[in-house]
Amino acid sequence: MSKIFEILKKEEKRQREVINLIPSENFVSEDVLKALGSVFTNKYAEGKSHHRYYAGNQYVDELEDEVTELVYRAFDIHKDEYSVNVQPYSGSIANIAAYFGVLNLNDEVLSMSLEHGGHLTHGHSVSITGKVFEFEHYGVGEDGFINYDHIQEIAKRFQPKLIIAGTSAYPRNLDFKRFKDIASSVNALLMADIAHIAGLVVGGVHPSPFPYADIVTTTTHKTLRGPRSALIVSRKNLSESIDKAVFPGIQGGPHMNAVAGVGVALEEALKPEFKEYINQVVKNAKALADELKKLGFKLSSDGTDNHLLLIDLTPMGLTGQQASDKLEKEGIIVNKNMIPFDTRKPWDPSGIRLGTPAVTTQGMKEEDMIKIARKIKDILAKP
Ligand code: DSN
Repeated sequence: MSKIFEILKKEEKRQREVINLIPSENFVSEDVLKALGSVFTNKYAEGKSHHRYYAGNQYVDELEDEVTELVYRAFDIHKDEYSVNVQPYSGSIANIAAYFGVLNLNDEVLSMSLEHGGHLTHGHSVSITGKVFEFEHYGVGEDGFINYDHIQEIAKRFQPKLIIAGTSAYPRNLDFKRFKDIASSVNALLMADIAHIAGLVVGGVHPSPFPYADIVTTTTHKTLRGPRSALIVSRKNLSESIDKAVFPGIQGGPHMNAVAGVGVALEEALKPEFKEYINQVVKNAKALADELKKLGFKLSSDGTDNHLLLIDLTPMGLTGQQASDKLEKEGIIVNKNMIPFDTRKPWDPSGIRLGTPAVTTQGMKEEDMIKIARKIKDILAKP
């Protein structure tokens, strides 16, 4: 057997045997894998549908049109109001393209800080985004919840061109209407980065960013349960420059096999079973949070509304790295994460982030979450 396939088999076995609580990971269906491994990987298709640089794209066009249509249906939006770009390779590229589509270099942007649950591409100093635009950040209050009055104050002083409503480690619902009111009050555009919660939005268990956001970016491989790829949805007047920023601005030929996989995932997300699945994801996260609290763990914002939660390990005298290592030895995979107001650094922060999308795909329910919480407690309490 080829060495690569040997490695692949080992990874398959690892994924089967561990309890995966990384909130940004999931298990795709066999059909998504088939589409990803399909002959669409053989084709170059620079340009958008029906405007390609290469010949032979009639089925690629049909595919891109169909996936675009599925995005409209999944998010319940209309093509007269919004345009869709299904080509970004991944979430970071989608965000960078959105910025270059609507901003000039050094323009002001207001977003959540990484330390409080934002994302590197929301203007962290180590990301290209933080080097070419001028970011200022908002965060959460002492209670772990976003303080919208504070965002309003910063916006008034800072006068951003763009406000980002988006998180990668925030366990509570976002109030997109409130974000829009703040953005409108300073004539800023609103961008929602729903990478983590896209599946919750499609399944109706998190408020939708539509019709409030002017731009919505998302990855497709987290709660949406598709392949590693991304989408940009934007108001029609913004789409031409955003499309140009994706290609030729940043990318070359789109990965049409990934786009095919996204289409299959969206077909699946439009089925009633997906609603059940995503409801269970949220119920499982609550059950996990409740049991962890009963066992004495300190959770950021004292709980969760969505698919993830953050444990502050400071009271246990452990760091995120130590906890993640101890859990991995016993087959539980989590990721170390900063907690709001963390005094430690990202490489060895004070918390861990846990989520339920992957274990829910495997069929786990609330009673399993209770067992997992107790196992986590036992493992972390051991010297
Ligand atoms: N790496 C993703 C996450 O885990 O949230 C964000 O890009």
